[in-house]
Amino acid sequence: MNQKNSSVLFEKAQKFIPGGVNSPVRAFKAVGGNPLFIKSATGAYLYDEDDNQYIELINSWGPMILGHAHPAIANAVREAVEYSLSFGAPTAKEVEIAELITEMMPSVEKVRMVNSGTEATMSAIRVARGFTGRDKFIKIEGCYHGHGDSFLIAAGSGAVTMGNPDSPGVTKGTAKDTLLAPFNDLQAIENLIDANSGQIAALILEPVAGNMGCIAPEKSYLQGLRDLCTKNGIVLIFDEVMTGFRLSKGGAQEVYGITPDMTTLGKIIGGGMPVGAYGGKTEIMDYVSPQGPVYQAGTLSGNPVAMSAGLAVLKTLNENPEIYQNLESKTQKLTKGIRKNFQKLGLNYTINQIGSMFTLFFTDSEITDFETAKKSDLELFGKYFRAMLEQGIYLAPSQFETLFVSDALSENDIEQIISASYKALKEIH
Ligand code: HOZ
Repeated sequence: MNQKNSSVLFEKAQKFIPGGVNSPVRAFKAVGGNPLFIKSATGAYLYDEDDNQYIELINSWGPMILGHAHPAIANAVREAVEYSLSFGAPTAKEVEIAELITEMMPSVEKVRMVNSGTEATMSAIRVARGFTGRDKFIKIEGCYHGHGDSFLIAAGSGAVTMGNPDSPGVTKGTAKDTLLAPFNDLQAIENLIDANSGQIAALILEPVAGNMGCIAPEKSYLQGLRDLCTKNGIVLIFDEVMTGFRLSKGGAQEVYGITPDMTTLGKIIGGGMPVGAYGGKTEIMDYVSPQGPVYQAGTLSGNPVAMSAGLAVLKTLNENPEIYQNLESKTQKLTKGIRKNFQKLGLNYTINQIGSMFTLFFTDSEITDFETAKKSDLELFGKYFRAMLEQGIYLAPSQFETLFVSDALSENDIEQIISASYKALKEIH
């Protein structure tokens, strides 16, 4: 495949941008080769600067649940742009999206819009600390909550992909307030609570992990966390930046029937624009300035163009709940087809799937936490990634990410991915 224009751009980009990219995983460092520079996208297809077409399973790392350039979203943005790009003052759209979010995800009684998932999680922890008057919080190994200092400890996603799950630049003073426990391990949480009695403000996790690959919570894990947090006055925060409005209208918390105290959001709620949000119980959210003493602000927060895009997606999902069944059945068809490939080739790899999120791990071990995720053969993953790309299938360039299916993916696309996957698996073994 000719990817010359992308190569030339990457060469130039490295002169002006660290590593040539504005977010590390995009550089393809973990999988080899040069990153593709994308010119446009429509539906389930990406087009690079050399006009190659790819069927894609990243969907901007989650937001494009309806596919690219969806008419309802494109029209909403076009319309909003005509009224100016930013006011730095309240708008009717902010009220409308806040109302819709609280309706679709009832644990969120009040919500504050910010500009990214990173801002959302940083702010949520600050509010939980202000609310409880405690300093420490529990983070789950391999979960990723953006690049705020206190989260870059045993972090998944790009941090582990680049080999820096504990980033330099995070002070010891900051790190000492982040307590760590493995995913799916209730006993470890109990031990931390016992050892730090009365000092833990919050427990934050991705209820379905997506940043060490896709890993579902074991039965009763989330309920166990809920009970422990309630008993010990700890604010339970679900980071639903990935899973919110993706796994169901009400996110992972609806799927598992667990009510967190706070939730962080992003990705889908901006329809592809830069957006994040955090929300939760009124008594907690009323600690946020100007209602309460915990400060958090932003010039572009609640930006009218981003609100318009987000509203268009959320309304479409809210009014067409069958989208979730369609997404699930498309994703199941896809993973079933790939598992059949394993059978035909005598392979025994692991696929974790929930709703429209899935990850193929190159190991026969069950993947239940960060340690087991790290058992995957990263070299094989890289080879598979490149063999798929060569056939026009664009996967996340890291083993420690989840793949996202969009509603735009057709039956024919699914067949194409399955058959490309067969060829790729055969080629690399
Ligand atoms: N950390 C993001 C996904 N978990 C990747 C962001 C990007 O490179 O665009």
